[in-house]
Amino acid sequence: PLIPIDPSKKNYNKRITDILSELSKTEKNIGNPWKSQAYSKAILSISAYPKPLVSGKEAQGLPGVGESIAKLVQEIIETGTSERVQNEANDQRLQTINTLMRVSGIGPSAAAKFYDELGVRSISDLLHRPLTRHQKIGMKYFNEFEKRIPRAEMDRWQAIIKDVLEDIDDRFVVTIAGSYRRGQETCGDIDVLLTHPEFTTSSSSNEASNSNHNVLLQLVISRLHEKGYLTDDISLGDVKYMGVCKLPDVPNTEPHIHRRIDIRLSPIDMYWPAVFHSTGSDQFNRWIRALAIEQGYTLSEYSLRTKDKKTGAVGPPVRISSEEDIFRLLGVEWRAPEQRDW
Ligand code: DCP
Ligand code: MG
Ligand code: MN
Repeated sequence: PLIPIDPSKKNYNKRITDILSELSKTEKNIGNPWKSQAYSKAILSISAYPKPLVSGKEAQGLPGVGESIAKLVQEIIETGTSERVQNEANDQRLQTINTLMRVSGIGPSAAAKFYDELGVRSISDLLHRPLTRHQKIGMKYFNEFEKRIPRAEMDRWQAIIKDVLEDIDDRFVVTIAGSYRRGQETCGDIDVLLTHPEFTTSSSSNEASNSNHNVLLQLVISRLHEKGYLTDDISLGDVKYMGVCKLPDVPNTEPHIHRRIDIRLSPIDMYWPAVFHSTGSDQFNRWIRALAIEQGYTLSEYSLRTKDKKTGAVGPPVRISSEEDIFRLLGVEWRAPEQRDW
């Protein structure tokens, strides 16, 4: 198979994959997604390799490892680093682009544009440039958004959100996904996934049979506002909210920190693919999607469908009523979210 079916939990070649990750990130940031993905593919197979590599040759021929990456691996084994990484560390443009991307709402292409077209050389330069709503909020809370959220606070948010939903309609189903669900001790943001049994794909495409699914999310958001939990809205659509939340402050104690929160409402038939996707990690998703292709499927945040490897013909979404269904159909042993934290 092209992709190792069961990567071992232990990565015997972390030094190598860390450097390759650096290079992959760089390619993504400077607008070469294909090159970035080429590195990612090599990272997958090298991190699954069952022992420390002793030469580039040994790596060559692993899935995604061709001659040029094998050379790089050899260089890392010999010198402990790579000239490419060293050069990047001295690249002003690249370093500035990486810094700008620390602002919520600034991705690789916006950062490059700020640098190349608007002469931005520092975070503070951004104050005098045209910013989107999201970017303005990212600047406003720049320091707060860089602080990780302790697990105890995540637990509180989970309880709060469950309460608010129960109050509106006890049939809501909610999952806090992302790094929280993978069991991490601290999280970067709060990733909330909602569904409701009456919100189905057919109800959403048939206006007559359903009149109010499109207000479900709005209802949740206004309730969270009323209760004082939300401080800023980045965007609110029918099925997706991005915003900022904060726990209520208690007199004579440290004020709480503003947090990024994403809330998504999925039709119930798309819920488990959405939960699966948002649970991650990124790297795990890349692995399982590559594996899905090999098994004759295509997996997205919306659905699992058959996809013919030869013709590319895609079938209708397969019925999925749990994460277990996804693992089973792909022929992969069940992995709890904590075991997807790579
Ligand atoms: N995701 C993905 N590909 C992306 C972005 C996200 O597959 N380019 C998926 C996997 C992530 C999940 O969405 O785990 C949530 O995205 P986050 O950026 O919130 O990442 P995490 O929750 O994993 O980490 P953090 O603690 O930094 O929020
Ligand atoms: Mg997250
Ligand atoms: Mn998120």
